[in-house]
Amino acid sequence: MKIQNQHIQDVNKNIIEDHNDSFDFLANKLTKNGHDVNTILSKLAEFQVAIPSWALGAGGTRFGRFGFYGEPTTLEQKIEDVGILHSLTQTAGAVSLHIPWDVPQDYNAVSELASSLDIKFDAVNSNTFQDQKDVKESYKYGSLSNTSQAVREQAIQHNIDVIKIGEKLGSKALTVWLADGSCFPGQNNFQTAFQNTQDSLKSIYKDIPEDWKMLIEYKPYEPNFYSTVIQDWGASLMLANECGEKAYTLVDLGHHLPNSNIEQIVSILSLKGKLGGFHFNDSKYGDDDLTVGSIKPYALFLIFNELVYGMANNPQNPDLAWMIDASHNVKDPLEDLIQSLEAIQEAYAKALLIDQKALKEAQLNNDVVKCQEILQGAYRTDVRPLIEKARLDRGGAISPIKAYRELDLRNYLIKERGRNTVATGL
Ligand code: LRH
Ligand code: MN
Repeated sequence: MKIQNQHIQDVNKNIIEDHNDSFDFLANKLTKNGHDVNTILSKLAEFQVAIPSWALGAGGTRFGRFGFYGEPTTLEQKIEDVGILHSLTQTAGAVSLHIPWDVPQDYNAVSELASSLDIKFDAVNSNTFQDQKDVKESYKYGSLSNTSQAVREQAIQHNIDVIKIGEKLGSKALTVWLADGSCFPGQNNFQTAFQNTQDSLKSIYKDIPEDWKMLIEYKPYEPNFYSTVIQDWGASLMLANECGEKAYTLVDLGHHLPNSNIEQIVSILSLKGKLGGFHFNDSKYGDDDLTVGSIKPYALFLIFNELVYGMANNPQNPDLAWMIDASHNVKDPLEDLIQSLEAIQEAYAKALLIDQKALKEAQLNNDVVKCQEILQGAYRTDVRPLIEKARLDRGGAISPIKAYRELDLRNYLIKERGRNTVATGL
């Protein structure tokens, strides 16, 4: 299924006037305050976020899963769904595959379909947190950290196979997240588990192509509930440093203990040139994988303030991999992802309005009140006309949710795919 652009323009027609009024008003105000609106619009246009292939169907928990009709059941249908998101938002120009949930059957067909929808392949994700039916060793007691060499070697080989799949699709990064850890005190020798993981990652690293990155994702707990081998940014950073210059940390916003200062973590990893990318989502308690910006939008804004500062002042840090990692228990997966994409664009646009020079000066003068005035002045600006304009200029929808509903896309997918189709993934 591919959306005809004329259909999007038809929906835009009814709200273009309101948009133009609010955009002109905001653009005039920002220009008067010394902002270069066109630069902000082009930065928003360049900002492409990868959609997780494992989050295009309904998610669930151990307490149940409530399906969403018309879910994609093939990789091709998943790429079509990313195409729908990109047509409407013009900011979802990439997909991140999870192996073995999304092994392409026909690489050429998949590549052609993706490029016809202007979709690139972002990082590929390995999976050594589930046992696959046709493999010899079990990951019950861990994978790269496992006390069994045979299990570690199987997990290392899987990661190397994932790199090969990514190479065929033009991907440039491998994301490694390990569930490895323990559920009870005494179950693991922490040092042995960490050393095994380090040695295993270094084996995988040998197969990381020259122009690739290895992104090491940390997480404090779940599915293990006493210890996790790669539990926090420090463990990920140590392992990335041990591996080499192509290895970086990956920050999943939901992988932090309550009240962690994630913006400070992001700032320091960028300073050290070891910030590789993000899994955007939001959470109230644990790794809830909720819609980005739905619980802590100010925290997201503060993170983007550090990212904007880092992108301007840390040439030692590479271009970042931007990805969403969410799960949809009660919302239409495509509407949920649209809201996440909008929240990311909004946080970025507000952060681009921060007068970094004035902020630095106020910080040097310890003018604490002025620092907050500068930050919150930007945060309190309604930037929606800017992100609407950035979309409109490239043929997108002024209001993607409005367009998605007025074009009745979910029912279209149900007609095309049937009601009770279930997507692979979480
Ligand atoms: C682990 C995680 C990881 C993915 C998985 C789907 O919680 O964030 O990034 O492999 O979710
Ligand atoms: Mn993640």
